[in-house]
Amino acid sequence: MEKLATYTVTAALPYANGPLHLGHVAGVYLPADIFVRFLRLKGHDVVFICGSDEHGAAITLRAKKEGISPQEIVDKYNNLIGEAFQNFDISFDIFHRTSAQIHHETSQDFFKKLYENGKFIEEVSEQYFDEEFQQFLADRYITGTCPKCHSDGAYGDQCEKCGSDLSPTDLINPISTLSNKPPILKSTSHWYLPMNLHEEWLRSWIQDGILDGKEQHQPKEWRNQVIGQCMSWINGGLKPRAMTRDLDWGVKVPLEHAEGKVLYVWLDAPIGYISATKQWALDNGKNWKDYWCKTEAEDRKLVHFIGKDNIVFHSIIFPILLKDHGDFILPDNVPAYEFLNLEGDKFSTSRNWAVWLHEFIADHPKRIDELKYVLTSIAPESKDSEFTWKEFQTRVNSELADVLGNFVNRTLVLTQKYYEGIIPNPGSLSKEDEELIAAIENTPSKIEKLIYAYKLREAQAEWMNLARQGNKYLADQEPWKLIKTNPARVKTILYCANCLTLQLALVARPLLPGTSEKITKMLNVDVSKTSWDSKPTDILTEGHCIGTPEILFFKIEDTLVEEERAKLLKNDSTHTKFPPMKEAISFDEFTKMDMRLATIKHAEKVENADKLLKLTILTGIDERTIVSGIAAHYTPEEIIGKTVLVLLNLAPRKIRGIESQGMVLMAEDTEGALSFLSPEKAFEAGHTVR
Ligand code: B3M
Ligand code: ZN
Repeated sequence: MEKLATYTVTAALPYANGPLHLGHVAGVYLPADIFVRFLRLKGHDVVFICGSDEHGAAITLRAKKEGISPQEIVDKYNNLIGEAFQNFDISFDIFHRTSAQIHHETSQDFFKKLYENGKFIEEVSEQYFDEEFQQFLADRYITGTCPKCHSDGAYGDQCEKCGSDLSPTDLINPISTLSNKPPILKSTSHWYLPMNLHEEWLRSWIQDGILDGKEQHQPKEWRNQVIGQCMSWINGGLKPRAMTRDLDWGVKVPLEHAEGKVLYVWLDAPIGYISATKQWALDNGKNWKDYWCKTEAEDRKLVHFIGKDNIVFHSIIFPILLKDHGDFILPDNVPAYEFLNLEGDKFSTSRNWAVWLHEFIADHPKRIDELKYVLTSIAPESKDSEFTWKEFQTRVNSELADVLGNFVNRTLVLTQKYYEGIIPNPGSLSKEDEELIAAIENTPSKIEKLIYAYKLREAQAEWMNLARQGNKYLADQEPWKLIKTNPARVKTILYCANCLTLQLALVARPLLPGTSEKITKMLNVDVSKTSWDSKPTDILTEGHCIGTPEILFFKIEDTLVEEERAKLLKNDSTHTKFPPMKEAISFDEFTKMDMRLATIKHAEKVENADKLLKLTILTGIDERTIVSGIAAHYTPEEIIGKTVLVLLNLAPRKIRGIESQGMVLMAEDTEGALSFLSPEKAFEAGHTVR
């Protein structure tokens, strides 16, 4: 048999400068954990690496804000984050930290090797300097106006508004974040990575999957947004990038003439994956090189799970460094996630608009798998997505509880009731039974393909579909009725249902490990010796006796949703129950809208559409038809003759086959009730509104 690939899977090292929120979890740590748990079940040799990123301006600025030392900050948050991961059952092989000695040594050795091989260029340049604080101002130490999109508050390394990658000297009106004063220019020397020399191989590697003349991955196997971001960088022309900084917090530059200089945090942080692997290998009697170094003899794959703001660092800069070094494999894939939003707005640490992982765990310790399920269902794999407490409730109640929980409970309770817990032997199979058994057998291979392709949302949806199919099977077969008339048939039905229950548990192992364990315990099955490919029909052998059924999921009450929402709003003064303001428009854009008063001449229901009314309106200049979604709020009779506000020049569109020529403007409250906007004085139809 061909030897399976070895996997080194990394999850972005969170900055030890604050707690984790659900956005981080949905877009990095949970998918990485699912992927790794699956690989382990398939029998791959895997190491799963994470740790905290403890250098860079992110740390020192936070320390200044909290009024404690950088060391105190990183200790505090390394601890808080590490504990939250553990409680959320993320199965890292090691959660390390970049302040560790082994990391300082590893990144210094790495830097030295590149330095000695002439991979850097040393250059003296003029950089911004804060005279009051006697400090050079790199990255987040300096802000100003973005030269690309002209918004304020861009940082020395990046504009968060337009996503442009910047240098401090690009900023318009630069200001030091230390003294809030304009900086002066002062000369200093740094080591630069000449990224411009690497465009050619990066292009063919990222786009076509060709590395060193060989196919490394299939073209287009990487996510579109990853290829897109990388190619837009490369096509824009790569520039040399400084790999050192004038700072006193970080990994010291290991050269003699480098007093007061440290490695750039984006140089040392990804090397943190390597140093963490070294520490894990030391602790576990392994050889770290088996997971990082090139070899002809074995297929070794490196996979980085990250958020989209980290793409270029993992797909361009770190690969250049790894290649320049020479010993290392390059990433096989960089599954990057888009952003998760929260209740209609971006997560924001400064405004406390967030659901913090450690708080969720403290408040809802029994709902860990429920959160995993919902976060995977809405994971921002290809576009930004949104978490709302309402959706959390709906998915838990109508999917986990009503579908999965209901199916498993019925199956186990009936097996106990009719057969004292001993799974019956099946008789001959009907067409429906055969279909169900086929679905049971096909599901793992379907899900496997999806997980290998990093499509975890779809993988989980397949799993839930299997539960749905089981639920429907029981509802159709009605064993509780047949037990009186055809008890032999009931044996077959409950045999099939038990096999399906076990399959649901087996497949859930990567997705919802806690739930999987609960189900296998109720089924009295020991899964420790099984793999991804084990078959339920081989495990549930004759005479197998199940354990006691228990409720799998408890429904979420409305009060939980209300309390959680209230908590968010209480924290954040910029949010009320009303939606936030939309993006600004110009006066020109506003004047393009033709708004007028119009009178409703006639109104009638639209056939087969509960919500729609077909209105004939008089606009003063013509008579026209508008289809409006107000049928739940007004009867046709009560609105004939009313003068209302209409947007006249909205491009016509067909609604249920009727051309609607404009839109009646309505006020809508937070519960969705609608009200017309009628003139306060007796103005007639045709008058304009501005
Ligand atoms: N700490 C950035 C971030 O949290 C960074 C990731 C490092 S991965 C090597 O966005
Ligand atoms: Zn910008």
